[in-house]
Amino acid sequence: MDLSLSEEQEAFRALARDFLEREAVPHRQQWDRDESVDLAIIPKMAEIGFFGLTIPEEYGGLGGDYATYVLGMEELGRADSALRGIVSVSNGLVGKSILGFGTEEQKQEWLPGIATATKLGCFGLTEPGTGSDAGNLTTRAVRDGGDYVLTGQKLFITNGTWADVALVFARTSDDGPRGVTAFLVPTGADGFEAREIKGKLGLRGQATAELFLEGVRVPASARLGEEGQGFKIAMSSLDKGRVSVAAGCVGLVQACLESSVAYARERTQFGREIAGFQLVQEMIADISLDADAARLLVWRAADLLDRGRAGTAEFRVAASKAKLYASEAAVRAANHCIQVYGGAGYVDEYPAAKYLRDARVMTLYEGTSQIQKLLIGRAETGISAF
Ligand code: COS
Repeated sequence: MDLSLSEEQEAFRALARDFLEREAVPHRQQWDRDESVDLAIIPKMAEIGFFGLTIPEEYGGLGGDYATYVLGMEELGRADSALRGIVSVSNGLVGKSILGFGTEEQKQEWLPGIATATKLGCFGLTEPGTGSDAGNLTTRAVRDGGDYVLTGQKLFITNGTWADVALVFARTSDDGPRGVTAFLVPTGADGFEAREIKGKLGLRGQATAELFLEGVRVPASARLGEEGQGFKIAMSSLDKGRVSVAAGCVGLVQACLESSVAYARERTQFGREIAGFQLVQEMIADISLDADAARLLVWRAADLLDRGRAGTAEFRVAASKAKLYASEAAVRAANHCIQVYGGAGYVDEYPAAKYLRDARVMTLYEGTSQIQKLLIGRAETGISAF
């Protein structure tokens, strides 16, 4: 076992960190207040290669392994979780689904744009009535000659108002999860509307939308995979997506650690720096331990992907464990960070409050902590408790 990084991986991490320290960290507070990142950051991120990681060079990507991908997601999470979400959804949930399940034409049509961020993708699974119970979604796709006509609503869709293509999961038959089919829907199609959801607690820099599909007509060539294969496509995308979320959470924990240490060294009380108090060091030790533990779970999951184990029960449960642990760790770390900052942690002049607001959604989306526990429990016992 060798947990050291290759020269290329170290170089990418250094490049990513340097870029984000210059281009993201100084602006994240303003983006958070504006409820939108400056979209000019997206082509700059594409130049670094964030959107093309793990997409093969023949489709305009950088290629690269998952170990490098999670390093990139960690750096994004350390700088600004809102940016990490934009990349994870477009490159990860959408790009990798097209790569894994698309026809050659679909790959040629969408991947070069996604890999260079001239096109963004969004992932349309969640609906007002179905979050955890994704297999019961109600958006319909009805076959009409050579087309499908889609009608329904999607909720909490990252990139929704910015995306060029929506990966929409819709019901083609009433057979529960087996009746779900995936479609690549251009967001400019007639009958497609995205409305931004404002007022989020965190991740305010990224667009989150409600999608409305009113008789959206797409050709059969827009279907991703076979009829009835959609739920499996969604689940296998989410397995990888959970690793991406977890990697972003590692970055958040790391940011909380660095920020807590810096502030504790600077702030004095009772005539000495607060970093010298045992109870402050206890919080810093807890964050440091969580950063390492979460990172190791993420690296294990990435390593399984790099060894071609996607789709195995071993990988799925490793992804759930990484996501569960890292997301809960991010909330713990951000809470500690605020505690170290004291009153200063409660105002947005310092980053601690944003860390907590951004961390809080991590235990909810791409499968709640409860769903991850049920998946791990099912893997251990062989009994489905859903
Ligand atoms: N990869 C591939 N296929 C999978 C899979 C996976 N990870 N998980 C399940 N499947 C397949 C199953 O093998 C089964 O196939 P068959 O019909 O051929 O037997 C089918 O999908 C249905 O699986 P299952 O019975 O486990 O479905 P459930 O309805 O019990 O749902 C949970 C399982 C709850 C785990 C799933 O709905 C889930 O992950 N929910 C959370 C959704 C989520 O993360 N939403 C966030 C969206 S992004 S913000």
